[in-house]
Amino acid sequence: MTTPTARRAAPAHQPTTIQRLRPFLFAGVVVAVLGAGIYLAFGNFLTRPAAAAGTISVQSSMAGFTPSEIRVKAGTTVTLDWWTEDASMHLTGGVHTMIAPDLGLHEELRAESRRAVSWTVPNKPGTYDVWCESCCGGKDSPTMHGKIVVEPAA
Ligand SMILES: [Cu+2]
Repeated sequence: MTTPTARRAAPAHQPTTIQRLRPFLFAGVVVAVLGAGIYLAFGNFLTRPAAAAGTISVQSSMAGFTPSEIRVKAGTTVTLDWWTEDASMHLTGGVHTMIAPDLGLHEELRAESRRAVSWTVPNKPGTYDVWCESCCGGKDSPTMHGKIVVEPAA
């Protein structure tokens, strides 16, 4: 049994606060889901590195190094802006590597990451092989190789 006072307190035809906010809550969820989808689909492009002046952008992927040839000057310190979009499950140990023993390079790059490698180029002009040993056959795979051309200091 209800009293007339109780019926006036919550009339059936008046929407509650939650009912009034429901369309906005729904819109918020839609925006959040769409935003997450767009980020997942295009986030790589938004964050794809634009190499700063004096740095060399190098991508590691299943196709090898991009670019496959890096030119540097002997005796200078360069920054490699090294990045990959590859997922961990495709990489032995979850990393790509960049190995050029003659040039003092032996670096690792975690899956789906980017790092700056500061590297002082030895004063040894020439053309050197650089490879990744952690995926797709490693050093034995012709794909996983690049060239580093050390030009004589000017
Ligand atoms: Cu690799």
